[in-house]
Order: sequence, then C-alpha cells, then structure tokens
Amino acid sequence: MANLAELLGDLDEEAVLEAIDEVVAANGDGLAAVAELQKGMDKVGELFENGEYFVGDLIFAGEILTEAIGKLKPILSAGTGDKMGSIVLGTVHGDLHDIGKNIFKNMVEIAGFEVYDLGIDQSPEAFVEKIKEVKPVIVGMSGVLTLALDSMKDTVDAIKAAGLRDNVKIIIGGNPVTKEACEQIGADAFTTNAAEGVKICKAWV
Ligand code: B12
Repeated sequence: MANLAELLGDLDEEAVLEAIDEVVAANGDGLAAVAELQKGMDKVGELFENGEYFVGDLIFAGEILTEAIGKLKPILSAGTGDKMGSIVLGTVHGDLHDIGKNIFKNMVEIAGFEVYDLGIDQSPEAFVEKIKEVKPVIVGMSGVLTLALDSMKDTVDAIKAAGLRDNVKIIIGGNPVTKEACEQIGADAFTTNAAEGVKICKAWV
C-alpha cells in the first residue's frame, strides 16, 4: 500500500492525493489516512530542522495537507452526524502565521465542530465581537511568535472585560505556548499538537 506519510514528506502532491483513495479503501474510513498525514508533517518538520527543507517547503506541505484534508472531509464527516459545538478560532494580533491554525481547523472540523475562522492578526475586539455574535462553546487562539503570548493575554482579558469568560472554554496553540504561559494568559488549555487539541475540545462538549 502507498506510504502516505512518506509521500507527504517528499512533498509529492499528486501522489499524496492519489494515495488517499487507496488508504481509505484499505481501511474502510479516513482515520488512518489522517494519522499518516500527521506523520508526514512530522517528517517535513524534521527535514526543516535539519536544514534540508526551507520555509517555502513548509508552506507547500501545508497546502498539500489542506488539499488532502479537503478530500478526506466528506468521508470522515459521513458518520459524524450532529455538530459537536462551535469554535471561534484565529491567529492573534501581530502574528501572521496560520499553517498550524489551519491544520487544527481542518482536524477539528473533521471531528464535527463548526469553526468560525477569523483569520490572522486578529485583535482582542475581533474575538469579542465574534463571540457575542455566534456564542461558541470554545475559543481557540493560535500564535507562533513570542509576542503572540502577550496578544493572547490581551484577548483573554478583553473576553473577561466583556463578561463572556464564563461562557467559553479557551484553548491556545502554537509553538511557544507552555503550561506556564497558559496559566499567565488565563486560558483553560494549551497544546503544541493539533490532534491533542481536538481531543481536549471533544472532552469539553
Ligand atoms: C512558516 C513560517 C513563516 C511563514 C508563515 C506562513 C504562514 N502562512 O503561516 C512566513 C514566511 C510568512 C513567516 C513570516 C515571519 N516569521 Co516565521 N516562521 C515560520 C516557521 C518556519 C514555521 C511555522 C510553522 O508553520 N510551523 C508548523 C506548524 C504546523 O506548527 P505550529 O504553528 O506550532 O502548529 C501546530 C501546533 O502548535 C498546533 N496549533 C497551532 N495553532 C493552534 C491553535 C489551537 C487552538 C490549537 C488547539 C492547536 C494549534 O497545531 C499545529 C499542528 O500540530 C517558523 C519556524 C519554526 N520552526 O517554527 C518561523 C518563525 C515562527 N517565524 C519567525 C519570524 C521572526 C517571522 C517574521 C517576523 C520574519 C520576518 N523577519 O519578517 C515573519 C512574521 C510576520 C508576523 N508578524 O507574523 C520566528 C519567530 C521568532 C519568535 N520567537 O517570535 C520563527 C520561530 C523563526 C525563527 N526561528 O526565527 N514565517
């Protein structure tokens, strides 16, 4: 059987999209394919750390992953039935990175959540307005710059000031988040792994 992780690691777009059908047919559902794609992203990350891949390769890997997940979505959501709940998600103010946010978005949508994606560089006010509008169960904040941690704290403070803090669970993600940062920011959970983030959200609803 085609090795999806290896193909994604090699950035072979066409082969990844072809192999998905094969992996789905062999396993009966799309879950094995998602696991393989995650492994492939780990490989891309390792090659980047080793200096073999560059930023452009990371971006391309993110694009292949988005396409692959798009192809898997109808298969994965077929048995999901009702929506699990809604999530307001965004990359916080000052930060333009969104590859990790988009991976989490895709994975949590597959798990059955409805995601309102604000996009990148989102102010605390933008989060507050969207929370008022759609009344989500969960708020997800993403950021990879060190300064994103300050923006995350400002956003939680704005949510508190608007009197909305008790209505939502807050999860933060992105490379710089830690347990200590999570406590200082006042979020309910943190993770540097999208799959773990999905598990946490599922446990909340
Ligand atoms: C790709 C990249 C870019 C791309 C971004 C493209 C895009 N559309 O996102 C481009 C080239 C545009 C870019 C720009 C810049 N970058 Co940059 N970038 C990176 C790089 C190489 C990878 C980041 C990434 O995508 N990682 C892969 C993803 C999958 O990982 P992740 O984000 O952690 O996400 C995972 C989890 O954390 C989780 N997750 C993420 N979000 C969320 C949210 C929730 C709710 C949950 C549950 C989970 C979750 O799910 C993901 C999958 O498991 C990093 C270096 C590195 N090794 O991290 C530098 C890095 C982040 N960049 C850096 C810098 C400095 C910049 C620039 C300022 C460069 C410049 N001088 O112009 C600008 C920033 C502009 C700005 N204001 O944001 C620095 C940050 C330094 C710092 N400590 O603040 C880094 C660390 C590079 C470095 N070593 O110096 N960058």
